[in-house]
Amino acid sequence: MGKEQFTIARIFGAYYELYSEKTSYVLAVLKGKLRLKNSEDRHPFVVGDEVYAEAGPGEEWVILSKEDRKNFLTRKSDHGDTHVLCANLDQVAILASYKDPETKDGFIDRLLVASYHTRIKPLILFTKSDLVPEEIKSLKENSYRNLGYEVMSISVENESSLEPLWDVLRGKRTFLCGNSGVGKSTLLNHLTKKSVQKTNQISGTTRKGKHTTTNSLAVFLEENTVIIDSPGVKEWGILHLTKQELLESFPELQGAQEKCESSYCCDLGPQCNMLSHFEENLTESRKKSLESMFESLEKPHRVTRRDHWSRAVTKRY
Ligand SMILES: Nc1nc2c(ncn2[C@@H]2O[C@H](COP(=O)(O)OP(=O)(O)O)[C@@H](O)[C@H]2O)c(=O)[nH]1
Ligand SMILES: [Mg+2]
Repeated sequence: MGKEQFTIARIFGAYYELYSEKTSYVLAVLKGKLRLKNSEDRHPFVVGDEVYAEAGPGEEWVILSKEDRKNFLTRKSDHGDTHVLCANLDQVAILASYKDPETKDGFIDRLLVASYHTRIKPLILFTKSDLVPEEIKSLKENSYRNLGYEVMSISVENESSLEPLWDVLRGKRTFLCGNSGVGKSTLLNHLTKKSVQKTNQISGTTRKGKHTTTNSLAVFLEENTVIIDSPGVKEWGILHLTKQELLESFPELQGAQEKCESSYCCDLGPQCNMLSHFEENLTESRKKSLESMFESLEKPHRVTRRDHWSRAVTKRY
């Protein structure tokens, strides 16, 4: 049997769960040489990586090589080391719940800024829409739709709210992120049940090792639709960005720098063109978010670029 291309679905210690349309799920290990080469990296390969593998002598497959990543997300762990979460995404779904808990706009704004600099398209999903009246929904949706973002309100209690969502997810790889409790796992379970479910070879905890909560998990649904859950992820920092990059990522401010004398000096002094622009164009809430992000940047313990969302090599959406 020759080698075959797979996508990494999960990682369990030294074991990898791979998926391909042709073979479905298989369990694999890294070829010895790759293991040595990557011994300093805790997770040399991540969920979403495209790899080539061949059937090994036993039941396990052997991963031979990895394709270059189209893009990837990283985050910094509590211990300060950088950790790639996931590779090769089409979009990042920012889940924000209307209620129980209510996600603050500032949180959404931070994730939008962070996602802008990865060049991966964001999608805002307001969850638990069954808990609030229509007026609240349209207000919230429009506040972000007017900025050019793709926005939806969904509820697992309301099947018709999930139809348009499926249209956006179909055929794409989507990373679900958001605070704990906003409904990521509930949504994933719901979509998985609805779709023709393919059975994973390994479930939950096995003698092969535990699926740690810091790892992402990719679920492959029909029509090349991949949803990736991120149990351990609460927030991505923006501290690796410059003031200029923050401003650049606000759609309201696009075009403003054309009138600046030097490109993005961003001293925001009394004569500042950018300052007058954001006074005029930003809502109170967005202004507050931007100011809070500026404040974070002033903090002494700034981190380096490589500690956070990485820049992707793909074109800006
Ligand atoms: N009313 C309502 N509750 C929901 C909805 N989606 C999720 N929940 C509830 O919110 C809680 C947290 O959901 P969970 O999926 O665990 O959130 P996660 O931490 O983002 O994965 C659970 O009690 C769910 O039942 C929804 O659409 N409507
Ligand atoms: Mg969850």
